[in-house]
Order: sequence, then C-alpha cells, then structure tokens
Amino acid sequence: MTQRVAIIGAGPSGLAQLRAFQSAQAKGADIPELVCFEKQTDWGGQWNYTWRTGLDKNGEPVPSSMYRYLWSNGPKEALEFADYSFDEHFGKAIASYPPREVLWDYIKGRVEKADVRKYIRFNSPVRHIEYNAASDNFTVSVHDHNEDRVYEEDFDFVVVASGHFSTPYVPEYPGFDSFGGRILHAHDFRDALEFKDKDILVVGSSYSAEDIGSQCYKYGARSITSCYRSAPMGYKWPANWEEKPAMTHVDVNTVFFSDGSSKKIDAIILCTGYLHSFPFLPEALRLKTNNRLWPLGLYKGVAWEENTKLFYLGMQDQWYSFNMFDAQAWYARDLIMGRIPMPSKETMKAHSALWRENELKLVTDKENYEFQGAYIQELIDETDYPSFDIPAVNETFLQWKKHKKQDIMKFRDYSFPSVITGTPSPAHHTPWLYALDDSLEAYLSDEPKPEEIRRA
Ligand code: FAD
Ligand code: NA7
Repeated sequence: MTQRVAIIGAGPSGLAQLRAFQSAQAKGADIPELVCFEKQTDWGGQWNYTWRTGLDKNGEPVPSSMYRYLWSNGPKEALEFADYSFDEHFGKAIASYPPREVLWDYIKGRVEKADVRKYIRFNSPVRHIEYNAASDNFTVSVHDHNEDRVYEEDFDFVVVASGHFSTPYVPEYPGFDSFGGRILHAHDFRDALEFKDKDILVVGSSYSAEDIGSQCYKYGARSITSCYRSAPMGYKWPANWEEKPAMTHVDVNTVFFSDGSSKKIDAIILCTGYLHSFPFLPEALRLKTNNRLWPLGLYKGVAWEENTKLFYLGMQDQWYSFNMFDAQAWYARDLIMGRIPMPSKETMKAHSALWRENELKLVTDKENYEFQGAYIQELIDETDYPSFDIPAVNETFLQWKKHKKQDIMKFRDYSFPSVITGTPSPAHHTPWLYALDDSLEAYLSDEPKPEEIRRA
C-alpha cells in the first residue's frame, strides 16, 4: 500500500517538503502520496502578504505577520535555494536585499517549476491530529472552507510546517488599560504610514523592533523610542531615535522607563516575539519551546523523538531560513522513505542533548550562526540536497552584521556574491532609505524612480 504523508502548511517549509519529494520522484524514486493542507488561499506562508489583521474572512486567525514595504532583513545570498538560484529565477543578477514581493516570487518560482501545487488543498485549516496506536497512523481532521465541511483522512506520516511567527506574545505593562493611543503587537503592524508624524515606542530589541522602528523612521514618524528588556540593540540611531531601558508603566499619553526618564508617546508597538502554537496537536505530540536554535525533542531538529512518524520543520530561531528548511525537508524525506535509518530513542536523545549542550555555550552572534550552519551541514551531508558553501554564508552574515553596526539605515545598500552561482549582485538602483516603492516591478527595473533619486 502506498504510504500517505500529510504536510501542514504551504509556507517555505511545507513547500520545501513538497519539493524534496518531487526531486526524489524526478530521479526515479517511488514517493508516498502527498497532501499539503494550507489554511490560506495561496502559498508562501509569511511571504503571502495580507492587509488583514485579526481574523480572515473565514474567521481563522491571520497567520502572516509581514507588513508593507518589508525588505529582506538579511542578504538573499544567505537564504538562496541550492537547487534553484536567483539567477535562474530572475534571468539576471539582482541586488541583495529584495522586498517581500520579490522573495515571494522567487519562492513560488521553484515550486511552480516542480509542479507541486497539485498536492495542496487551500482554504483548509487542520483542526486536529490524532495518533492511532493500533494502526500506527494519524487521523487528520480538516475544515474545508470551500465547501464548509469538516472531514477526516488517515496518514502514515505527518510533517508540521505551520511556522512559529504567527501567534503573538503580548505582555501587559501597568497602565496599558488607560493609555490613550493605540497599542498593537508587531503581528498586526501593516503600514508605517499610519505612524507618520507620530511619536512611537517599539518594545523589544530583536528583528521586529529594529525593522518596524526603521520602517517608521523611513516613512516619516516624528520620533522613535525603543526600549529593551535584556540588552539594547546598540546601533547608531538617527537623531530622532532614542534607545531606552525597560518600560515600567504608562499613563494616558506617557511612557515611563526604568532609568527614571519618560516620554510622550502616541502609539506603542509590542515587538515582543511569538509563541510556538499548535492548537491542532494533542499534548503528546506538541512541541513546546521558546524561540531558540535547539528546541528539545526533535532528532536532527526534525523528527519527534516520542513518535518518529511525526516531523516538524522550521521550528528553530532563524539565521539561516529557506536553505535550512530545505536541508530539513530533504532529511525528513529520507527518514520517511527509509533511506536514512531511524536510530533508537536513546541515540536520538543523546544526539539532541549534545547539540543542546553546545547551544547553551553560544555567546556571540558569530557562534550562533556558525552553530546553525554546522547543523545544516550535518543534514545535507546525509542527503542529496545540493551542497553549498556554508562557511561562505557565515562570512556573508559576518559582513552583514558589520554593515549594520556601521550604519543601520544603510546596510541594505551593500551587495554580495551568490554562494550558489558565484554571480556578484549589483548595487540596487536606489538606496533603501529613499526607495519608497517596494513593488516587484520597481525593484527589478533597471531605472530608479526620478522622485526617489531626488530624495536621495
Ligand atoms: P510560515 O511562513 O509561517 O508558513 C506556515 C504556513 O502554515 C502558513 O501558510 C500558514 O497559513 C500555514 N498554517 C498554519 N497553521 C495551519 C493549519 N492549522 N492548517 C493549515 N495550514 C496552516 N526570514 C528570512 O529569511 N528573511 C526575512 O527577511 C524574514 N523576515 C521576516 C519578517 C517577519 C515579520 C516575520 C514574521 C518572519 C520573517 N522571516 C524572515 C522568517 C519567516 O518566518 C521565514 O522566512 C519563513 O516564512 C518560515 O517558513 P515556514 O513555512 O516555516 O512558516
Ligand atoms: P524575537 O526575535 O523572538 O525577539 C523578541 C524580542 O521581544 C526580544 O528582544 C525580547 O527581549 C523581547 N521581549 C519579549 N518579551 C518582552 C517583554 N515582556 N518586555 C520587553 N521585551 C520583551 O522576535 P521578533 O519578532 O523580533 O523576530 C521574529 C522573526 O520576525 C524573525 O525571524 C525576523 O526575521 C522577523 P529579550 O532579548 O528576550 O529580553
């Protein structure tokens, strides 16, 4: 009997899983029957932008946290698919920090070429997954919104690729209930123009705080204040951006900080991270972790040690992204197809414990991305995913961090060579700070927009 694999989510991770199986099939292998369930109406996960916040038209929580004018926060050369280069997709070299729509186009190009859309059931949130010990398989319960019908199907394997930047972590501070302005989480931030001429506070000191603050600066906020819990971001900020220690409380229009200072603020944007949330999984199958490089319970970062017919993709904090999901998807595929033997539970747990022990020793950013690079190397060494130059990607990260330290508003103006094709990327025609039109058409155009160049 043909084995059946359910893949939950058609974001970059779920699409990597489909592509991994399709590539084995293209080389002559018999592959399992694949069904990918996606609750949105289109593929691409986070990269499939929606103006909606809160609930979608079916009453489902909106998964994407991306916003207008979002440009890649790291160089594209660090995430390039090893089996589908940017050169191949765009037919020419493009600059290193594409806007969201351009990356979405790239993600779609590979899976269109692989012809895997036929495996995806859209508008289909997975409601529940139950493991059947007697038959050693899973019953997956799905809501088909096209026909407003809930149905069940059985699968031999389940791959959870539902992402972990969709359920906001929303802390509360004293006085929030009497604050007169808007309080929102980064998940619900959509358009920086909303904050033009406003004094805003971004809470947090990671990617979202840095980028949402920068967006608001770029699109004309009057002032940006950022505050941190553990450590400052520490960049050289523009004159109207101040970094403060922790917020203690707020009143109707003022935020107070732990150094005794205060500031009048119009809107508070909580860039406080996300929760790993799997409402469709029963307790015994549910990964519980914070956002970190080595969540426990996953052999090689993918196989659920307590039930190795269940897999998770993309659950780690991400320096590497698309190429890590690929490495994981190829590895999960080979475990599912029996090409790589599943070790004993003791061996798996010992392997995971060692990686966790090493993760706990990481201090610097360099140590962190090198750790993730070493993990990816370990995976791709055992599969036929095309090898790529991980030390060169680490070097790209090193340069990227240096550029950010030099000038946080200019790091996207640098470019890098591809580690897949060797092609150098051109500089973009307009410095990021002045490029207000983030459309695919504007980005791929060889000509800058005259009004943007005038601003520059
Ligand atoms: P997701 O992209 O989240 O996709 C998960 C999919 O699963 C979604 O389509 C969702 O609808 C679906 N799903 C969830 N639950 C169910 C269910 N129950 N049933 C059916 N379908 C379900 N990465 C970078 O490399 N560069 C960047 O510049 C970058 N910027 C980012 C900016 C923001 C604001 C955020 C939030 C993330 C950013 N990331 C970036 C990281 C991003 O998460 C990854 O690039 C990538 O999207 C993760 O892919 P994924 O498939 O694991 O998860
Ligand atoms: P991250 O990277 O998980 O960071 C969350 C940030 O929120 C981090 O700086 C935390 O500080 C901070 N945080 C968490 N709770 C609080 C409270 N209660 N008060 C103040 N600050 C808090 O999430 P991001 O959204 O920045 O990035 C997620 C992805 O989106 C990323 O991959 C990007 O590509 C885009 P800490 O340092 O823990 O003290």
